[in-house]
Amino acid sequence: MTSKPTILVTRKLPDAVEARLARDYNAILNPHDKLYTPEELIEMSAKADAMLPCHSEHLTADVIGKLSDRIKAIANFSVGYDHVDVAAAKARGIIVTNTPDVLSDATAEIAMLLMLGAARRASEGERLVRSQGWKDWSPAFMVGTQVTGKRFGVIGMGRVGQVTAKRARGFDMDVHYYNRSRLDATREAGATYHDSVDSLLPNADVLSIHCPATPETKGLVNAAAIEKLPDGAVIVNTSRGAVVDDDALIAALKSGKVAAAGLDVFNGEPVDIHPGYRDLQNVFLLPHIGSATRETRNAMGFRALDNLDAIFAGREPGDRVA
Ligand code: 8YV
Repeated sequence: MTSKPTILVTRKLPDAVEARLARDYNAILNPHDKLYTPEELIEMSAKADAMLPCHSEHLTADVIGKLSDRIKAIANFSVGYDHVDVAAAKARGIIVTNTPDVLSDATAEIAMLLMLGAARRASEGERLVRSQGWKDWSPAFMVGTQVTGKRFGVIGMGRVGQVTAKRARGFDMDVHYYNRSRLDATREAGATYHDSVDSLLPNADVLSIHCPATPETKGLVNAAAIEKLPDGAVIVNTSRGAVVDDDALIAALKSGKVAAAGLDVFNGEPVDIHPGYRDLQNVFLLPHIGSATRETRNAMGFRALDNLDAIFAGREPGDRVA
């Protein structure tokens, strides 16, 4: 009998996922959910045949270059893989996979929460009630932006973008989108395609960001882009902070050009986000919890394990990205 492969699991995963890991592999688990340093990851890689990391592990070219030769695969517990230098992994013959599809519903839920929370001033109102600052009511009190029937602009109409657009249609929103390629009619579902971000922006009363963080999308939502939005637009980001130029967004939130923003992801997250966001009333801020539901976290873990099962059975994994 051949021995089971050893998997270095970098974070605490759901019980059901860890049970399957323990059944099918020699799993190096992280019961206390310690955030490993790059040095620790490199050291532990000597004992493992594959890694199962999250986006909290920054697998730079330097780190990947120093991983043990034993490591055959990096099976991410995430759909985004901007935390992994895929070119470096490829150069070392390390297979990289992600977990698409299974977190689209959960992330779309958070996008709707952010849209409504931002547009309807939920953080501000919540703070007022909690702090006993709510003293009066008047017709002018806490008036926000109505989203029903407005234009919902999507940057990046992949799996999450498509589900989010579907949910936005529940608010009778008219969906516009930019994507590198136009979707077929079924997936487009009546949405208006724009072949450039510049064309999309004037049509986005709500701009929802769903593209991955790549060198091409870094700072895509900058001052020039924001200027092209309708006055009083709402910006929602459930993708990656890197797509947004924080200084530009904060300036637009202060001037009122952007009425409000709902953000689940940030440059420098978790501890080093732009301090300017903390003082603004017209932002609705969440700590990167787009996929944080019990159902989805299990599904992400199982999907990562499906990929590892394929790799160690000598098959092509379903979600190979490098
Ligand atoms: C995950 C995410 O929670 O999957 C992604 O890309 O951004 C999140 O929803 C996280 O990345 C887990 O590693």
